Amino acid sequence: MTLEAWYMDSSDEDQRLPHKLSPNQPVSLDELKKIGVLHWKLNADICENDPELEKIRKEQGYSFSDTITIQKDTLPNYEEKLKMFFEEHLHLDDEIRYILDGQAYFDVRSEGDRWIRIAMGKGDLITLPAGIYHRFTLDQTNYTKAMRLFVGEPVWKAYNRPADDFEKRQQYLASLQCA
Ligand code: KMT
Ligand code: NI
Repeated sequence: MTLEAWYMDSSDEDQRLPHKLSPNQPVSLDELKKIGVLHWKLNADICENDPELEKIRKEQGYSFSDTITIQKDTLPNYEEKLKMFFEEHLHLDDEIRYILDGQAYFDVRSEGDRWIRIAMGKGDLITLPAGIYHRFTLDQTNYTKAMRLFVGEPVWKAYNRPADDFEKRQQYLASLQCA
């Protein structure tokens, strides 16, 4: 199953718009893989008891999970959090998100430091590698429900760019050289 991704335009208009170039410049799953972004398509209707999800969790060691519903009336400090999520940042661990309902965009930096927008919908599970610069936004539907997975005890700490001195960042950059 495929996932739609594209290089973004540079307009400062509403972050919730698609921001496609014209003509569109799509990014393939293969290109995403080269920058360490992995994707699985699952059946979110059976997520409570899904052998495929269990298999991925076991293989990848995703022992922790919780769910977050991102919409105005259910998320405390909604505006503030959305603003934070859209600041360009990295983590020292992988960011693993499984969309259970609704949709949203994850933006990641390409090897050439351009923004790639990834359109995530129900059933999409994505892993962003530790050290990659990225950000998150809702789209114009203003609603998503996501499972957050983690290897071991979760650490949600984000480091806004510039965060190039971290070893994880340097390791990530080195991993691009061998891809
Ligand atoms: C992050 O760190 O970028 C996030 O947690 C994004 C929001 S979770 C769907
Ligand atoms: Ni993040």
